[in-house]
Order: sequence, then structure tokens, then C-alpha cells
Amino acid sequence: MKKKMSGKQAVMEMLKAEGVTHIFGNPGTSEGPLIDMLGDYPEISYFMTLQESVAVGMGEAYARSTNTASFVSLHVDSGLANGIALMLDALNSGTPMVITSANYDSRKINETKTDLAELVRPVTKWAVELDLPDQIPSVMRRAFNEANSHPKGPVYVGFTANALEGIADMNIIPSAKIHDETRPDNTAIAKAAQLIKDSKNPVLMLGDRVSDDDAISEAIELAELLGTPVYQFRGAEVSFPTKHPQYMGIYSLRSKRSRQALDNFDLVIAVGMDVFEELFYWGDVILNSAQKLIHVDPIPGRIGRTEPTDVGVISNCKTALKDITYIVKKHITENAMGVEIDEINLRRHQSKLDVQYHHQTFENLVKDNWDMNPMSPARMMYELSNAIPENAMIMDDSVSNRDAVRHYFPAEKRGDIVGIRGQSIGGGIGATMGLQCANPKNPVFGIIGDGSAMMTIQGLWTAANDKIPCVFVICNNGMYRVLRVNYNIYQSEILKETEPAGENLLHSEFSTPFNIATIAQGMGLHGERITDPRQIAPAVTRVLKTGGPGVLDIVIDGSL
Ligand SMILES: Cc1ncc(C[n+]2csc(CCOP(=O)(O)OP(=O)(O)O)c2C)c(N)n1
Ligand SMILES: [Mg+2]
Repeated sequence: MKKKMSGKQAVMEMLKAEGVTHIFGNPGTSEGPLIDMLGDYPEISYFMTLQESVAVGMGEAYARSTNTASFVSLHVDSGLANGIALMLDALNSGTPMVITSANYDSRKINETKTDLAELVRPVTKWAVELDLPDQIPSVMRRAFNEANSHPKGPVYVGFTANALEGIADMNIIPSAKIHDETRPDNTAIAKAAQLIKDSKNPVLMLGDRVSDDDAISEAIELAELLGTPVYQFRGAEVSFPTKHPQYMGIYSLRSKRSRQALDNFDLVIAVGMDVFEELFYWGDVILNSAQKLIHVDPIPGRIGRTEPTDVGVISNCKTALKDITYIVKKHITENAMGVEIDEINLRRHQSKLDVQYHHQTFENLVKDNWDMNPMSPARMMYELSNAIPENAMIMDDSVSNRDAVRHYFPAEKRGDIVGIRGQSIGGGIGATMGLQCANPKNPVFGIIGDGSAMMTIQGLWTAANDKIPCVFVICNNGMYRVLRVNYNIYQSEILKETEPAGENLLHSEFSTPFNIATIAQGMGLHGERITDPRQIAPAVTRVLKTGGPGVLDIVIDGSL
């Protein structure tokens, strides 16, 4: 039913109708009309950040954890521009968000009024700016629909002062769930099953969208049926239980072990991922001509982007995995597989041995440095993983220490570990808070590189101000370590130079040290600096006892 109201009220009514309870933002004068309305909507909490990247980081993790678009309110052009780095990440990683800001009076077109939609068009799925109040309900409805349906991503809506202050008849009707869980084409599934049947040595690679599509059990079933090794690709969401005996870890072309492993397989079954997406250029085609690729993905346009694909299936991951498993099972029971059951058993056994071998190799590697000072990243993660409560959730922005994080923190289901999945640093501080806002009953620990933390360090204040009781654990190696790691790989593996200079890379070290524990204290948080690994467990107990947010600034070794 139509109701007369102002544009600014329509914005708030639409948020209420959409079920939005959290606004992550940073206000400016142009947003005054909206901020002023908040007093009338106590059911909606506004989390004030002191820099827009913090708000976007909060929105990113909140959306991924609640599986629905988050709402972020930024300031006109300058504030919006500050949010762009993490908006780009959200676009690349498909995180549903509705981001807004307000603009000046549209009659000021001759002055320095920025075209806000134009400003963010490259980093959004859809971007519009409104001049009329009566545009607000339908555009907000479409914004949530667009953000929440494939390809998911950030959507931008700008409101001029005219749209916010004008009065019009409004229909406040929220978006409805769009059922875009596409079913796979039967012919494609039959072709995929045939390739699996013909394969002697397949591998399963699972991207974040396996987790998004709630397809972990289906992935386990197919993996166990085939006895294949399983890799997680990128690994920002949990797509496979890390303790599973066939789980090989995170796949990255930057790792020699990953690249070499690929040579062993005659078939890659890639599900819910951007196939072989990577930082460096490893060639225009990664697989050799004898290797086959099945790619299942829910997003049209993601299949066949770079890698020649033998069978491409646009489908919800859960449904496609189920259907493939059904046919493969039939092949097996009819004994029609190219390989015999014994061979599948052998493959399963071999996968388990490989997993154990890699696990043991890691443990052997870190054993010698177990008592070193500063402590090794492995020791830090070992102590931390033993100290945190059973129901803790991990936000992983550990950058170059991700291998150690993943070695010691088991993850069984979606949400056990939520990783930063984009390219920008600075996401972790906000994402830790966003994860905590979405999961108020679980202790949340954000494991964050010191460089990434410093990019949005003012975010700590929001945790104190809004009493968000998460724990920020800083991997304090005093450097941008990953730049050294990557530069070594670039020089030796891409340029084929014999003496990589990563260790001595200029401007990768914080030669003037900073103390994040005292910075935290200065912003009203509990903060501790830890140099002795035996102090990690007592410090975790202490920070949890405060009931508020805190920082554990852990000094670790950064050598390559
Ligand atoms: C906004 C932004 N600026 C710069 C970079 C380049 N960059 C990528 S990783 C990184 C260093 C991260 O350092 P830290 O968080 O300390 O983790 P470490 O490498 O030491 O493990 C930098 C500067 C980036 N990705 N994003
Ligand atoms: Mg660092």
C-alpha cells in the first residue's frame, strides 16, 4: 500500500523491510539526513568506523557470515573513494553488499558535484544515483536483489539531497529471495561422468563457492567415491574438512609443490572456483594437452575464462556434485569404470599417504626452529590453536603465515575459518569485527599480518567504541614479508634468475618499529605484546576474561 513519506524515511523503511540490523559506515555532512533518521529506528545499529576501509571490511565478513547482503553507508565522493580498494575485492570475490552514500543537491551540477555512480562503476555489479524520492523503494529493492543473486557482488546506490528530502507516495516492498540455484544440464553431467570414468588419476579442486552452495558433504562423497586427493582453491571459505585423510591443503600455482602435483593428474575436476586464478602469469594454458578439465560453477561467465575446458557445467555446486556422484556410482556398481575397484582403493590409499607425507614434511621443517627467538610462526599458531575455546571462529588475514594457520587450525564446516579472499591488505581488522557482529555467541579471533593491520589500525577504536568483543591477534614480523616471498618466486620461477633478491627487497621492512599493543591501549582496548610462546595461552585467557575486544601483538620471526 502506498504511503506518503520523505525519501530519507523511505531509505530507512526499506532497510527495515529488508531486515537490515547493522549499518557499517562513516558519516559526512551529506549523509546527515540519513544519520538523523537513525534515532527513529532503534532496531538498526550504526557502527561508526574512522576510515571507510574498516566499514567495507566489516560489511564483507558480515555478508559472508550471514549469507546475505550487508549494508554499508559511506560519505559522498571522498568517503566512497576510500572504500574502493575493498569494494574491488568484494566484486572479485562475489560478496553481496549494498553500499550507499548521499550526494549534494542536483542543481549544483555546474559545480564540483561528482557523478558517484560513475566513480564506482568499475568496482560494482550495478551502480546508480537517484534524484527523485519515489525512485528509492524500487531501486533499493533491485539493489538487494542484484547483490544477493549471481554474480553476487557490491551494488552502489547514491542519493542526492533532492531524493532524500523530497516527499512522494512510496510502496515499501523488500526484495524477495531469488532462486538462482541453477540445475545442471543432463548432457553435461553425463559427459563429466564419462571423463571421470575414463580417468586414471583425477583430482578434485574446490573453490569458495562449494562452501557458498553448502556442498561440503557432496564434495566429500565424490572425493571418497573416487579416492582422489582434494585441494581447496584460495580457501577463504571452508569447502572441505581439513582433517579429512584425502585433504591436501590449499592449491596455489605460486607453490612449486602445487605446480608439480598437477602434472600427476589426467583430469582436474574444478568446482566453484575461478580456474587457476593467480597473481603471476604462468602461461596462457596451464594444463597439458593430455589433461582434461571439468569445471562446475554457479556463475555464468566464469567457465572457460582462460583455461580450455572439456566439460563446463553452469550449476549450483551441490546439485552438480550430487548428480555427478549419482552417475559415477552407477558406473562403479555396474563395474563399468575405466579402472577397477582395486585401483580406486589403491588411489584412495595413495591419497592418504600423500596427505600424511605433506603433513609430516611440514612438521619436520618447523621442528628445528621450535624454540627459536623470536618464535616461529608455526610455534605461534600451535600455541594459539591450543589456547582458543572450542567454539572460536577464526578470521584469517595472516598473509604470508597462512600455511601455518591452516596447519594448526582445523576447519570442518563453513565459518570455522573465514579468510580474506581478495587482493587488498587492510581487510582483516574490519572483517574480524564483521564476523563477530554476525556471530555474537562465538569468540572471534582475527589473525592479521602487522602490515595489513596497520593499514586500518584505526578500526580498533570501533571495536572499543561499539563493544565488539573480538580478539585481534597480530603476526608481528616487523615487515611486509610476503613481498619478499613473492619477489623470490617472481625472480627465480618466472624470470628464471639464479640469485633472487627477495630477502633484501627494499622497503619491505618496518625499520622504525611500532607497538600495536600500546596503539590498542591508546584506543581503549586491552593490549598485550607477547614475545614468549608460553605466554600466549595465559594472554588468551586474560583477554577473554575482560569481556571486551583486545589485541595480542605477537612478535614472530620473519625470515624466509
Ligand atoms: C591496499 C594495498 N596496498 C598494498 C598492497 C601490497 N601488499 C600486498 S601484501 C603486503 C604486505 C602484507 O604485510 P603483512 O600484513 O605484514 O603480512 P606478511 O607479509 O608480513 O605476512 C602489501 C604491502 C596491497 N595488497 N593492498
Ligand atoms: Mg608482516
